[in-house]
Parts: sequence; C-alpha cells; structure tokens
Amino acid sequence: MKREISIIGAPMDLGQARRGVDMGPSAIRCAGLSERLQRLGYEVYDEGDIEIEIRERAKSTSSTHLKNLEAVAEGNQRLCTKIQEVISLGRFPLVVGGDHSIAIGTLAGVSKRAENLGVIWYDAHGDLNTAETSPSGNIHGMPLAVSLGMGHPLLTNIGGYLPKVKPENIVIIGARSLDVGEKELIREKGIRVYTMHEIDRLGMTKVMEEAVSYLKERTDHVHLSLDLDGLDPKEAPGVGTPVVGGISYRESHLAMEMLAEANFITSAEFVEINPILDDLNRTAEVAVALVGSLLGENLLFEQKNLLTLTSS
Ligand code: Z70
Ligand code: MN
Ligand code: MN
Ligand code: MN
Repeated sequence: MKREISIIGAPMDLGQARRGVDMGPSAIRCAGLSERLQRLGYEVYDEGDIEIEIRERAKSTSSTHLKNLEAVAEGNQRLCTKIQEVISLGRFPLVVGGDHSIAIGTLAGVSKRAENLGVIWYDAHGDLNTAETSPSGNIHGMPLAVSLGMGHPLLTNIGGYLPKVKPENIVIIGARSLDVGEKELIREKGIRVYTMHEIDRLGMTKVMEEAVSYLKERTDHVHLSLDLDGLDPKEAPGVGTPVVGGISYRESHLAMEMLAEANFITSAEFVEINPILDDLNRTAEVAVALVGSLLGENLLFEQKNLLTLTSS
C-alpha cells in the first residue's frame, strides 16, 4: 500500500502585521511540493486551503489587544477539524502556512490521538508569549504557549480540550530572539531549548541526536513545526521577521534527514513563507527541499526503505 500524505494549505496572515504571508501555500505549491512527494513514491492528496477571513473583514470585536483574535480562532478551529479528518483517513497531515498562529489549530488537530504528543519547534523565536507578556499583540508569537494551555480561552479551547502538549515534550531548535517573558516561561516549565549557541557549540548532529532520543523516550507521536525564519535570512529571505545568525541550509537538511532516519515524525507544518518579501520564490523552494529531506529523499538515495508514516 502506498503511504498517503494530505497537503493542507492555511493561508493565514492575521496572526501578525505584514501582508503577503497568506500567499505562502500558493508559493509552496508553485515550488513543486506535490510533485516532489509523488516522486518519492507517496500518494499525495492536496486538500486545498482552509478558509481564512480576509484582513479587511477581520477586525477584532472583543476588548483585547490580541490582533484579529476571533478570525484567528475561527480559522484555527477549521484547521483542527480538517486535520482530524485527514488523520481518520490514515494520512500524514502536512500543513503549509500561513503565519505561525496556525500551529494552534494544527496541534489541536494532531494531539487528540496522542497520549504524549512531542513537538519540535524549529524557529528563531519561542512563540511562547501570552496576552500578558506579548510585546506585539501578534498571535503568531503565542502558539506554543497556547498549546500549553496558556492564553486567551478562545485559543486554548480550540478542539474542545486543553492542553495540547506538555512542556517536557517540547524541543525548541534555533532560538535566538526570545522575549523576557518567554525566557521566564522556558525556565519555569523546564522546556528543552537548543539556541544558536548550542547548535554552534555541539553541532547540529549532536543536537538532533539528543532531541530525537529525548523525544523517543517520552512521546508517542511527534509533530514538526518549522518556521522558515529558523533558517538564516541569507538562505531563507522570504519571512516577515528575519533574525540574523540563523541555522544554515545545510544544517537544516541534516536535521530533516536525521528526523527521517528516526522515522518518528507523524505530522508536520512549514510556516511563515512570505512571497512578497522573498527573492523570487527561493524560500518556498527551500521549504519544499526540506520537506523532501524530512520525508526520506536521502533514505531513498541510500536505498533504505521509505518512511512508514504511521498515522495511528
Ligand atoms: C515576538 C512577538 C514571532 C514569528 C515573530 C515575535 C514572534 N516574540 N514569531 N515571527 N514566527 O511578537 O511575540
Ligand atoms: Mn488574507
Ligand atoms: Mn514562529
Ligand atoms: Mn519565528
């Protein structure tokens, strides 16, 4: 039986202020996502895009400084429902964004089947702000805190349960821009973080070996949430919040290949690609190449078996 993957587009731009990130799913499709996966031997179903309110109609109605709160919550509830549908068909959910606020819906969708969901958060940022600590009111800076059950109830209750993930089941990789409140939360909750300092010091090989064995010990499913701004902006320029000194293209491929070897990722999302800010469609092309590595391109090259992609 062919392994099945569902591509789900989430053209969300309401979790932050810059225009254009809602075109991310289209840019990734143009960069050849489906074809890449088909060539690897997967059966690919493109589920199209989740409906997201346009910015012009998304004005927040409640008294909160969280930008576009209701529209972000509604889009994420739809994403959660879609993901649960895809999982019930036995397919691997591959979500393409869209700003990182969509991880709220993705995690709500994927964590229902898990006893102990593991999360790899590949990002320059921690995305661990709450309404109280957020310097911006941008919900894309909050999805990991929301998934821990911290934040506005319209967001934490998506899917009808909380929390989605336990702090000890999270590994953050690539962090180099953490706000004060995020650092406090990381310390208080004991979240495992590999900042750029650790990546430089240990090397990506060791970081990934540690991350994989740490999560294998304690989780039954692992979701990869990859924000393209985790990479260095020289190699992935089409993002809304570039931060210098990031993970290289080669280190990122190595990381994805090691995840493929570990054969334990059961869902993934690639977010924050903004084609308006890009150098042609380079960042979407990087994303598609990383998806290829995550889903076993190098394994095929070495003539090992392709991933099992168990979704149960
Ligand atoms: C900042 C905030 C953020 C992504 C920027 C930035 C958060 N910590 N997340 N770009 N993907 O506003 O909360
Ligand atoms: Mn839009
Ligand atoms: Mn992010
Ligand atoms: Mn980021």
